[in-house]
Order: sequence, then C-alpha cells, then structure tokens
Amino acid sequence: MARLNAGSIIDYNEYGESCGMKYKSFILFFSALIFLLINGCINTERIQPTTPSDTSAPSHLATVVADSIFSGPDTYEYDDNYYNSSYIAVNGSSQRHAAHQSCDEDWIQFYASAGTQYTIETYGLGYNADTYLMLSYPTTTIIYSDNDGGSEPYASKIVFVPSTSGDYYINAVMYYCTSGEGTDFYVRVTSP
Ligand SMILES: [Ca+2]
Ligand SMILES: [Ca+2]
Repeated sequence: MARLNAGSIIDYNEYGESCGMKYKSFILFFSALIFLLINGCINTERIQPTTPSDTSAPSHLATVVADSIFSGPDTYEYDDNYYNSSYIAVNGSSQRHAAHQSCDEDWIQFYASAGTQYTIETYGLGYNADTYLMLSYPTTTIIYSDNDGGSEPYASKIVFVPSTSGDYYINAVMYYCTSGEGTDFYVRVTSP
C-alpha cells in the first residue's frame, strides 16, 4: 500500500478506487436505504388515516334523510318569522317544507324588481297538505294571498308584479293548521 505523502489527498489501491470512497459509498447506500425506509413509514402513517374516497351518504340513506321531513322539522326550520326566512332563488329551484307543528309558519324571501312578473306556487303536496300562501312587503304586511289557486288540488299560487323593488316575504302555512306526516310540499318562485 502506498504511503500517504504530503500533498496527496488519499491512498489509492490497485483498482484505482480508494477505501475512503468505498466507505463513503457504503454509508451513502445505507443512508439512502434508511431514508427510504423512514420515508416509507411516514408516508404509510399519513396514508392510513385518510377518509373514504366517497363520503356521500349511500342512496338508501339519502332517501331516509329526504323522507325525514315527515317526522320532524324540515331543513329550513326554524323559519317561523320573516327575519329568519330562508332565501329562495327566482329560477324555479324548489324548497321542500312541512308543518312539523300545528299552525307552523314557513317564511321564505326573495328579491323582486319593480315591473317584473313573479309566480310563487306550491306543488307536490303530501297527502295531508293544504297550503295557504301569503306574500308580504316590506316585512309582514300581507299584499297577496291564495289558498287553492295552484295547479293541483289544495295547492296555492300567487302571480304579482311589484311596483317597488326589494325583498318580498312568503309565508306558507297549512290552511287548517294541520301538522305532521303528509304535510310536506314544495314551493318555487319563477319569473318569465
Ligand atoms: Ca316548516
Ligand atoms: Ca290550499
């Protein structure tokens, strides 16, 4: 083995490769191996707690949620006055309500522009529903109401053209204050 002289950096063997480099390569190899093992473990720990890819309710549960309107407050409760009213888009989007208690009031608001015609109506009534619609402005002053003018028995419908732009309030109730199962109904607001 050659002596390490002043000025030389390292001692080469006959294959032209230094022992130092072998050790370095060895250390680098195991460092990389340890790194990969640790990284793999960390990744595994991160992957294990992930949530299921599909968190939406199974179809049969969705049906149960939709039908739960029969046995309790609908999803827009508690909307028993104008200042707790839910907002409805003027594009035919429906809201499904029900009377979970006697004389339940369901308040809904929408923005109306002066000179534009709007139609508010109930449809898809449950077997025990008889809706009565009231339209109020600016808050609780009733300007229109209807009992059975809708397109199906006991459904309600109001067609109006406001002279003033602003927020208008719908109050949907059961005509005879019935409540509970079968009092569900849909309401929508459209404008031509
Ligand atoms: Ca309700
Ligand atoms: Ca009615």
